[in-house]
Amino acid sequence: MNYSTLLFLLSLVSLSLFSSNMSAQPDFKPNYDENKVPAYTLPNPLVFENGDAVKNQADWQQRRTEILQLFSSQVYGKTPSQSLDLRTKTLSTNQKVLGGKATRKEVRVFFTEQGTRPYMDILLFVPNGNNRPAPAFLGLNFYGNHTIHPDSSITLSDQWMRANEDFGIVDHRATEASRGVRVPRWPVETIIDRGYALATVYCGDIDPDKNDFQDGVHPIFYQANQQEPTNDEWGTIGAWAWGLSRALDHLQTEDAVNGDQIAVIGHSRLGKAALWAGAQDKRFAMVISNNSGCGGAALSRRAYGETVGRINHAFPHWFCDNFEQYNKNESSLPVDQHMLLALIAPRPLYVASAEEDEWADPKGEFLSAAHATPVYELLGKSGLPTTKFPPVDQPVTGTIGYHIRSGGHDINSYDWQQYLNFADQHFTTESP
Ligand code: GTR
Repeated sequence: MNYSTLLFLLSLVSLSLFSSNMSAQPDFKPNYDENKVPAYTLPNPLVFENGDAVKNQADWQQRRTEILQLFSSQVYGKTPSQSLDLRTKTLSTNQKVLGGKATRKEVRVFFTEQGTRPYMDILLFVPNGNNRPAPAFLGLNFYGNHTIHPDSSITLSDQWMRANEDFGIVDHRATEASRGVRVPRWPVETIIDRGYALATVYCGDIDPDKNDFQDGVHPIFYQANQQEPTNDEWGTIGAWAWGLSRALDHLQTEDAVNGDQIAVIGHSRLGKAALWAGAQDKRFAMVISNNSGCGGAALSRRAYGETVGRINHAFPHWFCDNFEQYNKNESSLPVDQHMLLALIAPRPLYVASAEEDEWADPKGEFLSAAHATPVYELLGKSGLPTTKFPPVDQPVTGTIGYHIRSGGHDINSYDWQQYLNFADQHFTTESP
């Protein structure tokens, strides 16, 4: 081979390397065309991996364990089983807030030693004068507890947060200007007036929302010299879900709260965390997913709006690394999100979408609830009482509730009204 032939061959090799590299560049353009949704077959929650049918409730408990393990190893990553000795400190109590209608409390939960990070602050409002311990809603918030209510005595978070100057978050820290910026998402007074308690925690207290596994709770569980979770260990959503269970541990010690009637709720990424928390922890008596979308309530196989590939690319820290195998390859997932919802059965579950929130695939969220229904039925519950996509602003409720609200990606008073109605329905008639 002469020199110029060699050069020519080398240039071909480098050209092909270059082009294969080009084709390896992520291309996660979202699809919003229903006609382009790929044909798909969902895995059946009522058939074991070995092909055997789930015939009764005892079989379901085994299948449930199998599905939980699949979500743990392939999607969210495994949650550590080691339990921690949590220490709590009451930061403040005011028995007369909201014109005397409620008691407000802040409790700091230390995950390791008293006085050191990481810790999370639970902000709790409980109605005064209930003649029984109050059922409660528990949800994470995006920008600190002080953003959900304007009261200036709520502790201003000093934890890292995503930058948002419009919300008074400057250089990743909350400023006084951020007090109350999320009030529209948290109708505290309405919740109290309806007889419910409300507890919230800033998600970044558990794990800041960035691709960094040196902060938050992950390092507590590392083996010697471990720097980050292994391929099948938990990501940030897994940590948030774990934190919700730790908040529940505490709420179950509050006399004024009914620990058997706690609904876990979350919007968007925090809705994904609420679902995963509710799936793993049966103590959550109700689960509410608001616009949780991809990796939440929406079916991954529809690949409509946000896809598995896109979410793993944009938020590499949310799921476990194994989940990346399913980028543009959803059909090989051993589970789909209807099975996450099925893990919540027979407990009441509410899934909500918003009409303009195509990114979260409203139809995929609805279908997921519909396909979880056979598991509810096996357990003697109604599941979602329809297979027809309901019109906008017309909730359908059985043991699973669903609505598609007019408007965009958000959680607003309309959504909360439905959750309060749903809780009234189930907490008075179905709980101990
Ligand atoms: C988006 C993300 C969604 C959803 C949303 C949110 O950027 O793609 O999956 O989690 O953020 O949390 O508001």
